[in-house]
Amino acid sequence: MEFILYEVKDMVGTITINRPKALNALNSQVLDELDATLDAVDLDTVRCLILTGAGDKSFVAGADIGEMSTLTKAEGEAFGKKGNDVFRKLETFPIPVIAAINGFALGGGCEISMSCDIRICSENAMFGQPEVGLGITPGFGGTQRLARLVSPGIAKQMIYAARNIKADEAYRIGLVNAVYPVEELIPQAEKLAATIAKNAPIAVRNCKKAINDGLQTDMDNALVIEEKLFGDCFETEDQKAGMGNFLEKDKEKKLKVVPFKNC
Ligand code: DAK
Repeated sequence: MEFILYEVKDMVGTITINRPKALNALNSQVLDELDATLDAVDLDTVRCLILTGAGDKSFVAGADIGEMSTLTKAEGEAFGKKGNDVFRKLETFPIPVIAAINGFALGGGCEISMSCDIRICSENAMFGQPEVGLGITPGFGGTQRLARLVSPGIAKQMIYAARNIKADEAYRIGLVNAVYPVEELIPQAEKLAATIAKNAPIAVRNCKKAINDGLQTDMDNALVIEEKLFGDCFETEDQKAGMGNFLEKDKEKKLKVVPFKNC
């Protein structure tokens, strides 16, 4: 891999988009390598992913403008599909993905962060969908995911005005869950990932699926989705061990449940 780094520590995998000379802009090769990296994640041992960018200036400064500038209509559609497919793979990935946004998250950079489950950022982060200034619409799900994550009115203002926002405003509108000094971002992402990773893995996966699938439908159907995924947990060792330890009031044993079996 030329542009993607992947390392696993304990039960957490960290994917780093590593193209700092171009502020980690997404070209076709980056998207292909990211896709292959996700396919290679060992879901038996990894329980949470962190996605970040190399360097301390940029998470992802967008899709590669140089590559896009010469695309024909058909090539543009193919590039859009490549991006959409890998972003959707991230969004529906069985385990949680935390975006640790360390600087610019513009255009495709903001969009890829919105495909992750949780966004946290550094104080120097900047978010925006500048596409209309380039004569295009956000093409990697920006019009859809931003409007769902923050209010439609705020999403429309950001997109129509192509206005970038800083970390504190991203926090205020709910686009990110927390803002940290630059040097604390990755340690905080790792701490959160470790907390998630030590919980019952099947329950965590089912929560992700229930939330994601439920948001696509009406409340009656969403609750049916929840019931089914709740029921599935009763076939796991985690449920038996977790509830058993609680009923035995055995605090020591409760600790021993971690990490949960049957992943
Ligand atoms: N693409 C390619 N190269 C980029 C880049 C990008 N998006 N952003 C930065 N770079 C490169 C710069 O060209 C420069 O390269 P060299 O000149 O050194 O070779 C290097 O990174 C450093 O950038 P700057 O010199 O500009 O650094 P500054 O600190 O001065 O400025 C900046 C940082 C982030 C404010 C600035 O680089 C900037 O405005 N970058 C562009 C940001 C942007 O507009 N991003 C959105 C791109 S549009 C589609 C689906 C999706 C999309 C499109 C189509 N389909 C469905 C078909 C997505 C579109 C986008 O993401």
